[in-house]
Amino acid sequence: MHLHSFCVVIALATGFACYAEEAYPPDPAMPAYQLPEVLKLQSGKSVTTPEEWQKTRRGEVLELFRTHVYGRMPVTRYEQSFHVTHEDKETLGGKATLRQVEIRIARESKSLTIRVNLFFPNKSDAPVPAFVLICNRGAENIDPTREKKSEFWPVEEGIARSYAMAAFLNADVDPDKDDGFKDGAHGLLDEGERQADSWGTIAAWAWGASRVLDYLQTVPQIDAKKVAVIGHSRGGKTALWAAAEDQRFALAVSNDSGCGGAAISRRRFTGREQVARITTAFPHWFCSNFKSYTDREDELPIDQHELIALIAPRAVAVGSSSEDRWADPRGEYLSVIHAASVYELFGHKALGKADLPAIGNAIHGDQAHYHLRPGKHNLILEDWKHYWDFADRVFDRKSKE
Ligand code: GTR
Repeated sequence: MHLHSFCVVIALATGFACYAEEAYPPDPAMPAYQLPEVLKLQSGKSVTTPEEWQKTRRGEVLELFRTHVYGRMPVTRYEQSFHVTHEDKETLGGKATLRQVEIRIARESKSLTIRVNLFFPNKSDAPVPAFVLICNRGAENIDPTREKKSEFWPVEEGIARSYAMAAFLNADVDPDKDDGFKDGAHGLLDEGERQADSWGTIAAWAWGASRVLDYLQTVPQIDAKKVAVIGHSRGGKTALWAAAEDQRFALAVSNDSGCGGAAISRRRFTGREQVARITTAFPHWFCSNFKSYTDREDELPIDQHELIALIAPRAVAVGSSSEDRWADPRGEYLSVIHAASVYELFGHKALGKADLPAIGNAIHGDQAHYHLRPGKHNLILEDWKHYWDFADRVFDRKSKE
């Protein structure tokens, strides 16, 4: 019997759909691969305690990602200041405050401004958790006037669930173009010749997300210990790297992040984005070392499950779209699965024993979430609802919906 009809029969007989399997048939041409062991030190010794992870292995893995994938940020000093440019305490029918803030970052004669749109609920007994969206889709998707409403940033729904909603444009931090690292955060902070491990644009955007968190830490209405960083696609890659670099983020949300994000790099099959293509189409996103792994992904000293592990024991949510073969939904799911051993070190139930859920379903551990939304590559309200539901659990709060 053909796999397809077999699945349909099973689905009818058991009530369990296996659409997920159907949607991502194993590509016969996909070479078998072996993942690097997340809990093995470079010395060959195994890590068996949370302390060993935090003190030794975590640092090793972080350095490997800096060296081979995202690059290392410079240590240049800069001045940072916050300026409220507009505030409306009675927005969304009196339910929320809108505050627009400029984060100005200056070094020598140069400067950079990250504009933040922030809404927080007016009625709350205690400081609220916040979501910071790294917006890679232009200003119309994060409209502070709310004349244009986009599911990419569903402020009204977030406020109704008692979350603060912040957003900034990735282009404010670093324009998304291959200009030889002249503008944005690179133009501001880089010194000397670029090296093979100098930071790329994803690392710059991640740095920008941390600057927004610097501001949120000053807002009494926000619980800065409960801040999530969220991004879609290139923004999703950025959200994961931001939380890896900055342990102040309590939750990282990767939506359809694909290659260089949650998807395992070693899964080389036709129809998904691979190192060759991403480093050619977007040469500025990663450090230049990453390109050298073109068609030799198996030689990477790390893989993306270890990026998820860098977020442990903090919370991580990964969402995929069923029609997004380019991002490799199964590869995104597997990186959460293969990070489970690190969560377990900390006594957390990850997704270790789960199966890829059927389309439309979600699976949870206590600090990890995965869902497979029907449809195309996008961040929509349905995804956000999954993330808020998970955040409600992680942040130990009842939904006020
Ligand atoms: C695509 C790219 C993906 C993803 C996407 C996006 O062109 O190949 O890696 O980042 O753009 O950001 O929408």
